[in-house]
Amino acid sequence: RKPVLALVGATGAVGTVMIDILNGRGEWPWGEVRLIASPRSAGKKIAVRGQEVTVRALAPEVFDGVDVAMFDVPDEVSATWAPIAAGRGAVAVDNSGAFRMDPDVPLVVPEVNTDQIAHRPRGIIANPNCTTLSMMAALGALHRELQLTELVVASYQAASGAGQPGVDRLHAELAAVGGKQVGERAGDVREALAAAGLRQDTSPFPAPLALNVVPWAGSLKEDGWASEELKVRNESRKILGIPDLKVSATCVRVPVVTTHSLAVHATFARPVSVARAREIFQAQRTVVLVDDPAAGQFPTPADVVGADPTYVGRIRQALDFPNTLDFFVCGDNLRKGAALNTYEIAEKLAGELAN
Ligand code: 2RA
Repeated sequence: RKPVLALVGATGAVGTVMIDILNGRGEWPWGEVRLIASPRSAGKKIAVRGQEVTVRALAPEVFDGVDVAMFDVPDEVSATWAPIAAGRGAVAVDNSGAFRMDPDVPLVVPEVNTDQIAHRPRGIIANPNCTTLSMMAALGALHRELQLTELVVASYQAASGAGQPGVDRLHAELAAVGGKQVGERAGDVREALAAAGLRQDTSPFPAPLALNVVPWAGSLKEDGWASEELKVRNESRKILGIPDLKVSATCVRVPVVTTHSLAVHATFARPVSVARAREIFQAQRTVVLVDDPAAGQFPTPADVVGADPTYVGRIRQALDFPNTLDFFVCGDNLRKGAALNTYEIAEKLAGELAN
């Protein structure tokens, strides 16, 4: 029998991208596909590979007979339901933050640490946060040969990382400031938003995002760190298997709808060169090299949205830091950053079941 795949959170922002990925995938190892969501969305019909599938309400029985259950839901929903799915015999592949740092749950990026999939005592595999994921294919490839020792990153994160409310807010703000000088002093976005009746306390962001950058993503943690910055540190260490990796991150929200970017400053134990880094990236199937500044060619979110690979450019050897490369990466935060990586893990599990 062919394995049964379930998607929990089928009608959410990442779930919708997942349906798109299921519909576009070439190889198809699955038999039945079950779509699961909150009772509010139950009964809705969604086309999966030419067949109408009726969304079912989340309940323990929906996992009976399921081999792989992908979760694209908030942390608290996953925390409750992924163990229930696992208890009913499915392998849960979870895209929330609920289990990422659990030592009994592997945190997997297939092109970096696919071997970790086999070690899953809880029957749960976690998908990294989109900010970490957006640079992992590139960093993993370099680390394999050069041995990463230090990582300093600044992120440029899209509004869709904050879900549909983030996207809606950015669009509303852009409409309020669009195409004209805003404020008495040019660029006074707050005045323009106030004039349009957009109150800051109704925004998912702590400051205006249109025509602005906001050095904050996630929630406040100890000593002034944002949760998103600590995720970059903790998850990079776990995925790359370097528990003492030195990491420092600053996460910034930018007025981009989709695709996270990161400026990466990575130090290695072995000598590096730009030429070798380019070869390594070129050999990595899931990385696309766009690096010809003389011709105005480098990755930008606008050129990456909707694409599966990680785009890398601006590769430079740091002038004042030995064995260190600086580069810029862009990855669609809803695809490789979320739905695609989850599905790639599920696909590996399907291969395992077939053997
Ligand atoms: C963000 N990384 O961009 C988060 C979403 N998981 O806000």
